[in-house]
Amino acid sequence: MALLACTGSAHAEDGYALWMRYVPLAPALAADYRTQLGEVVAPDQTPTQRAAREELVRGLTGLLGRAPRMQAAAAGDHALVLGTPQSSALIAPFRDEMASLGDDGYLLRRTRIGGRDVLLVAARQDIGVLYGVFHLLRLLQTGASLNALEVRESPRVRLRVLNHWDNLDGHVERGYAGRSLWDWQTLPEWRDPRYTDYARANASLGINGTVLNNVNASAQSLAPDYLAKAAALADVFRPYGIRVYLSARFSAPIELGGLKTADPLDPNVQRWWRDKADEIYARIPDFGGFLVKANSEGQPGPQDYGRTHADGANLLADALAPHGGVVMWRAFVYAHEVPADRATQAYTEFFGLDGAFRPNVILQVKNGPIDFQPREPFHPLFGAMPRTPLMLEVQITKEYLGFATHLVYLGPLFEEVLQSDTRARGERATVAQSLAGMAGVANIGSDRTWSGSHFDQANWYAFGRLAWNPDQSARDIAADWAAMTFSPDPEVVAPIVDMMMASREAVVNYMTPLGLHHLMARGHHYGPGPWVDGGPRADWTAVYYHRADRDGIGFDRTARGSNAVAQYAPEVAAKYADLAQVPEPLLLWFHHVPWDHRMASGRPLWDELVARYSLGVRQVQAMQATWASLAPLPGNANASVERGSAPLLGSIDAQRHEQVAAYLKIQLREAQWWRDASVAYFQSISGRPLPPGEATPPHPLAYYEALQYPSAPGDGR
Ligand code: GCV
Repeated sequence: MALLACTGSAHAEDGYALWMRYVPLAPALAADYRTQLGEVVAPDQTPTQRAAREELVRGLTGLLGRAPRMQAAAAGDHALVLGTPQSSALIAPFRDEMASLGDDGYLLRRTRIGGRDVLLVAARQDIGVLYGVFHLLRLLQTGASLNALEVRESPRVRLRVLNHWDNLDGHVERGYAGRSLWDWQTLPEWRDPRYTDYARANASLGINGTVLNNVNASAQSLAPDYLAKAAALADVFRPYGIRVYLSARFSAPIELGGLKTADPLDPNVQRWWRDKADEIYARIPDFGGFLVKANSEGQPGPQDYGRTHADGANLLADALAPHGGVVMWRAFVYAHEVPADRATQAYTEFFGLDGAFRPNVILQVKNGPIDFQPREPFHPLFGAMPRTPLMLEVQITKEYLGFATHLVYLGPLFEEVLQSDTRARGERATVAQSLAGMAGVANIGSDRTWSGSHFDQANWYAFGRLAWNPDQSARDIAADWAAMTFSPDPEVVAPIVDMMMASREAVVNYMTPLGLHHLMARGHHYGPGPWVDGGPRADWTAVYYHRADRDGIGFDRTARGSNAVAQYAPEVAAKYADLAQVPEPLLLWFHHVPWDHRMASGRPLWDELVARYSLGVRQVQAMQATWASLAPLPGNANASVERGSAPLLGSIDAQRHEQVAAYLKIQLREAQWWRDASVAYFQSISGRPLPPGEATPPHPLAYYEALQYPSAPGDGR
């Protein structure tokens, strides 16, 4: 174990380095790796080759304590060889066996060439080599053995894309990590080095696209001056395999083009989009395409002209097709004027359009049918549109999960939806199996930690790793992340991973247990608001979703109610519709249940609900205790700062430990608030006594209802 401890660090641990800290490994391990790797042979003719080489040098220098010896050709007994069949004569013989790797895949192999011990980082394209370098560095950072190394990796998902909900004025909708990373004011002339670090972080995970602007889009993003700025970012990202995409406002032909209509069947509108696409590709030859939110939450769209979503998507798809671009058309579509259960509306809208989209349209579907709640069942469109490529959209930023101050690792949430069995055509068919892409609503901003907190970096990380291979385990990913971010010492990794894995269930318990959803305060969604009622639209209120009354609680989505269950494949629908079979975590999503319904624990529902709220609070206390056990050892904290070195074995550096501890305090306070306010509210409806041993909320319900937070961060506007 001591072999794995880091012994020193050149920079302050403020979180900026993310999982790419490259702090020195223990001397014995570093020496062992140095011998095994030997000299480095790496091409440097293209920008991507240089990026791979630079990352390798940066990583090896940091981890192994000295810069590697770079050679034009392998000469010594041991060599680390990077390249493609085109860029390296040593790699050329492996061309055939790399044929199945695809453009982004790579091969890591320990082998012998000409009597020498060689470690290959080989790929068909430069970008695969860069991905392979990051994989190798991860192995070193986590202390893995390089003996008999043989790794073949190719991404399982083609489009691995971040969605930034960044406005042109720097405000990030649902952003809790500072302002937008994009400084539109100083672009295109000033290319902040941070853009390169952003690209490195994404490339380290295999993320290959980024949508720069909010889906609640300003047409201005498509104006020539903003395209020049986007082009500058595209130039920075290109060596790292990242394409730039833009959110397109459907009414842009009117706002920018001066046309009278944005009707997708109007020839002038079609011409406008074709010209716009030509203009974009003239500036950004590898532009990825458009992301579109249409006819949802007030955004313009084809239905304004009596056309379908397919008409709208195909309009843009036709404009992009000659250039190889795609349209990511969002299925997050609902309208409060429609009386149907909001959970059913996207399916109703899109199901009948299967097969009506151009081949370069991808339908982007949120993980659940409502909106990024702490827990939702998988979206019924998964498995239901066999002739339409689907992208899974998840939210990395924690709009509904406590913002950046609550420690909630989203890996288990992502894994839960990816592994959901849609039973399409009566057979096992997980959401993960059929994905054309994965989109993650980014939690990245100007904050020094990038993500608003140290642990929120794990959610960016987990998204990227799962987008590469959606069948990976959230636990394994957490272990890699913790090792790279804090320390590879198992005594550090194990408790952190346990804490992370339990954190998602904790937030479900203290916010929305047993299938409850959308109980957050109005608008900004900060804190509890189960009493939220009235206002402009019913489907933005909590009472619409929990439907609690004197007799019971929950949304009846069976045939007796909204019949949302019927949108799932028959086997899934039968399970969800049956009170005896529905998984308890989804009980109140699908059923309106009497307060005295007997739960698996033997308790009546009312008692169980209160117990869950209290359990959530205790789970946060448990996280605090775990984190306290990882506190810097006495005397080590200051010494490490003074020496500029990392902590001793079994502890985290003081700087990051302190901030996480402070945030856990906030989380505990807010979990308690959620519990007390929710218990007070639901008790006012159920009229039942608290179960024995359960503390009475310290304030009357009116106190919680009166709390106002008009300046909570991240609000939409
Ligand atoms: C970008 C939710 C959020 C909105 C967001 C919307 C969407 O409703 O609260 O801020 O808008 O989802 O995904 O389009």
